[in-house]
Amino acid sequence: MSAKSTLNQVDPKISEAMENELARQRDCLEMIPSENFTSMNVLHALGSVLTNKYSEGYPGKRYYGGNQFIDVIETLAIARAKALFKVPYANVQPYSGSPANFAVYAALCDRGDTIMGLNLTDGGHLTHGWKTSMTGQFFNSVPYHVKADGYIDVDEVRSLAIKEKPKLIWIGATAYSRALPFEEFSKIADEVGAYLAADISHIAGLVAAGAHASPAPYAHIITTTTHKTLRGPRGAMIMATERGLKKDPELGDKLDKAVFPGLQGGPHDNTTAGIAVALLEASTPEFREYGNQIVNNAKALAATLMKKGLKLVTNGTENHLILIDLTPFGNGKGVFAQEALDLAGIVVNKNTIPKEPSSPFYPSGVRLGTPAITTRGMKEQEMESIGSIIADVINEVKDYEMSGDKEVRMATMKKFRAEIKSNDAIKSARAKTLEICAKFPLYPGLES
Ligand code: DSN
Repeated sequence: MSAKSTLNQVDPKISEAMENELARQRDCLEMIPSENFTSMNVLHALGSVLTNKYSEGYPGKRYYGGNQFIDVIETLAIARAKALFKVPYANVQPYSGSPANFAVYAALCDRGDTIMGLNLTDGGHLTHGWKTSMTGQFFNSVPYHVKADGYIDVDEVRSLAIKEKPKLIWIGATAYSRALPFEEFSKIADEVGAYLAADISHIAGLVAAGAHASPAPYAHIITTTTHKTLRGPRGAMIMATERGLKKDPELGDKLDKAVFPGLQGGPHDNTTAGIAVALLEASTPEFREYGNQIVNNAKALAATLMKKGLKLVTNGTENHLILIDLTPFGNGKGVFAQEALDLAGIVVNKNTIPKEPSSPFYPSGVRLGTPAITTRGMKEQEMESIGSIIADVINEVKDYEMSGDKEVRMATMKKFRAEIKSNDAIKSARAKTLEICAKFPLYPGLES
């Protein structure tokens, strides 16, 4: 990034891959709902000399010398997190979302304790107790689900909680397009004496912008990644609310100890600085506008997709995310849609849908969202164009059949990949996405 860098001479292979990645980001519509583009100032903090420092411990209590400036940075990041999310405690050291969630378990639960979270294929996260995550193996995980209409089944949550008496209940999702019912969950948690942890990784930027309700009045703990709608660097934070500290005055200490020395070593100080910068940016009026535009764009996109005949889980969205249900065309077709959209310059991910009839690797849905393209400045008008392009591309792939038999599947994928590359409708879609991208320049002046 620096003008004095000699990376392109010293390590041309890495340098070239980095340049190619920048070009890909510039020339594609990035619609994976958990991705975004940080500001140049966040990139500056990340690519700085702060990466050279070790600072195990917390501000004023470090195990290494030379931390006077790191203390300034971490103290500012904590203060900004507390002010932005209106909480009395924050830890900004978790390396990412999964370690942040593990720290919550480490602080509050013993092995074998009962925990509850939204089932993975209903839109939940691995670390909320899914069977292949350690959280589903170390703890007695009792998943809850969404109803036939795609909304969280709050009645099921309540009856399961009363029956199973969980120590910890998670509310949060990775593929859920509706507002999270924090207040209802809070009542259930209180009724059974559980801790309520809100994982707002996907919606943190919307919460900061006032475009989604805040869990602060309802949850005991809030975890979030910092790189999704919040638009910071890859990292995470754990916060305790007033309610949390009232339930357990030692909650902050327990969480601090769980992060370090419980689970991690030295914090990534360049990331901490990036988080501090992102939190400052997220407290501006421009960010409020940005967060609200993400939702307006998602609604406009959802309306176009439905008008074009596509089925959406919950029939729409009220956040940043849309989940297309491709089962009207058959099961397991998400991979065809993802690969064809990729060729058309629209980056999304195949995703399970509630009651997935196929498998997580060959799922029947596509997940997409508007945080990154909204950062580029796109608005409702572009959403209509993009929605039409997406519908056209899906139309080209909807008749490919996904087989349960491995040999047949491999042959189908081979034929599909050969045909889709020379498909004229996909080529025309690609021309249109390039045109849209050119109107919304990304990182002007940056070289890699
Ligand atoms: N990988 C994240 C997402 O895409 O939502 C969840 O960890």
